[in-house]
Amino acid sequence: MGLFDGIAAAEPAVQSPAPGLTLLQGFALDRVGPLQRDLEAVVQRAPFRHMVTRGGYRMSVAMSNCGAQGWISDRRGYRYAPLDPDTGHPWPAMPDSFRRLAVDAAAAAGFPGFAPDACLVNRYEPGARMTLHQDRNERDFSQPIVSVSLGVPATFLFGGAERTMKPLRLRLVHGDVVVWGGVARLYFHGVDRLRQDLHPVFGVQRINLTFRTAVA
Ligand code: MD6
Ligand code: FE
Repeated sequence: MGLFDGIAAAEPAVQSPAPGLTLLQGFALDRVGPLQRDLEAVVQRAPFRHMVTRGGYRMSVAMSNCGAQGWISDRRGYRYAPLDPDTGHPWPAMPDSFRRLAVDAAAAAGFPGFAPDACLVNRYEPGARMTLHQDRNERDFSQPIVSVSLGVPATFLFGGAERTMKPLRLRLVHGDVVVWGGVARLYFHGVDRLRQDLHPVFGVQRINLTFRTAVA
């Protein structure tokens, strides 16, 4: 019996905290180098910005997009758009490193053939949060969503079909990938206020890449 026998098995790398939700712990870890390099190129062409809600509130999370479609919000509401409203240009193409990670993660969670056309890039600085919401601007709810966490850890809030249901709290750390679909596809969810923290590679921020099939 070795010193560490029985310890490694305590926390499996693949968890399903709720039906329709798969947490692939550390799934992106060995791909962070290319992801970071490609992320820098994306946000150089489509800089992070704080969008406003229909009600006129500035979102605390800064956003960018890559892929054929980008998620935007303004006084007219939420929607997908092929052009970056800040530059008038198409969103940067989805880097292969991003697409491959999303497709591989979806397959590992039981969704082979995922074909994302949109990648929303969220940047959380200390104090930023995302209030409970549903992802319902996509056309085909049979397609999953793949969500990649990089940088400072965050607490993901996973509720239910009604906004009033008390959410589960799930800690997401650097390299974790969440795949979300099936019965949970329209469940309310959010991200708790980011705590002041420092990540050795990404600094004082959390980056989240959220892949969807928006239009296809
Ligand atoms: C975030 N994510 O993790 C925000 N939505 O920063 C989301 O809103 C989200 O992670 C649907 C599915 C997975 C997600
Ligand atoms: Fe969401």
